Amino acid sequence: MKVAVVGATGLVGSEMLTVLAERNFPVSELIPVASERSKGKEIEFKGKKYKVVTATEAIALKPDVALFSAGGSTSTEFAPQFAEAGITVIDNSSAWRMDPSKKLVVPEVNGDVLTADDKIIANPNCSTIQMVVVLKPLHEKYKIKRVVVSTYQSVTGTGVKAVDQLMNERQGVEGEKAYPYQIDLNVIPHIDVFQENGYTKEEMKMILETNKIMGDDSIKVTATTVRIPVIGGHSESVNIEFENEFDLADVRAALEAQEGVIVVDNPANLEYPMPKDAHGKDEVFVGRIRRDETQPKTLNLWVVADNLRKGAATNAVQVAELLKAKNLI
Ligand code: A2P
Ligand code: 11C
Repeated sequence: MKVAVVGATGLVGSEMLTVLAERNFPVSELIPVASERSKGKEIEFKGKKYKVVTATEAIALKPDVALFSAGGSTSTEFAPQFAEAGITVIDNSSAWRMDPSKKLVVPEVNGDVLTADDKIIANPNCSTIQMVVVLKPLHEKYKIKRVVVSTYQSVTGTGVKAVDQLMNERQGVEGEKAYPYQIDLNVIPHIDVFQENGYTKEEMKMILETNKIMGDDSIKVTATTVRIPVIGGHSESVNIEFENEFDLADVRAALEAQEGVIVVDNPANLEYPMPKDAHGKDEVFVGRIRRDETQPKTLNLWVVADNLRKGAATNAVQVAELLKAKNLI
């Protein structure tokens, strides 16, 4: 397969290259794409060097599939041009996620919605992906009424500039700022821009995308999203109220059986998921599984995943794998 990675020089784009190589996706030719600034730069993939091209040049090279992670405006401008040329686009930006004509896909949750007509497929927001993978088997078994989620998000979600800000602050070096405040030794309850209703865009993504991916608008979701000085992954405290009663051992068994989920939950041995351990892994880790004792049919969980992996690159590559398995690319 000829595979284009649009945004190949970026944080998520370079993770896409790593994941494509690691999972042995059948890449016969790689087309690394970035802005005009990076044109001609060499990118190494599986021991071979490839020259970076622009998006317009990439269309002429006719890849079978293009993984986009170059920001919303690049996706808005170029994804339709790729699709028009018959190239299937898997887009990691937020540009097409809530477009009713586009599918928003997490393979383990709603991979069955993909058809031959889907030429631009949206990859959800990182904090949404790791949550829905865990919600899915529980919704099937007990029917979810309401979810209350609070996040603890890695600076890698913002990009290289934010990682640099954290490292510079840690070393006492002046530099560019990605956040309005110091992030080292701090917590910032603000991710993406504020909306009129007082929520941030990141919070609204978690709410709206969850309903779309789960295919069920009756699930009520409320979110508080928070940036913390961590690299390696996003963590989430998730409180879930069900229609039906559950047994904790059955909840655990359902999570253990869920593809893409690893249960790490042994308080006696101080075992629970942490971003330090999730870093570089493709799975979603869940632990601290316990009843909310303040009301019936309600569960508390702690969910951790590498936001650049399952939250972005891995999910996009898994969508490509699924398209290939269904002979759609
Ligand atoms: P470049 O390195 O040339 O700026 P990040 O999210 O980590 O900041 O990365 C953004 C990625 O999107 C980079 O690879 C960047 O390339 C790429 N990019 C930005 N604008 C365009 C564009 N117009 N066409 C293709 N790639 C783009
Ligand atoms: C963050 N969730 O951690 C964001 C990054 O819509 O794909 C990803 C934004 C998106 O800051």
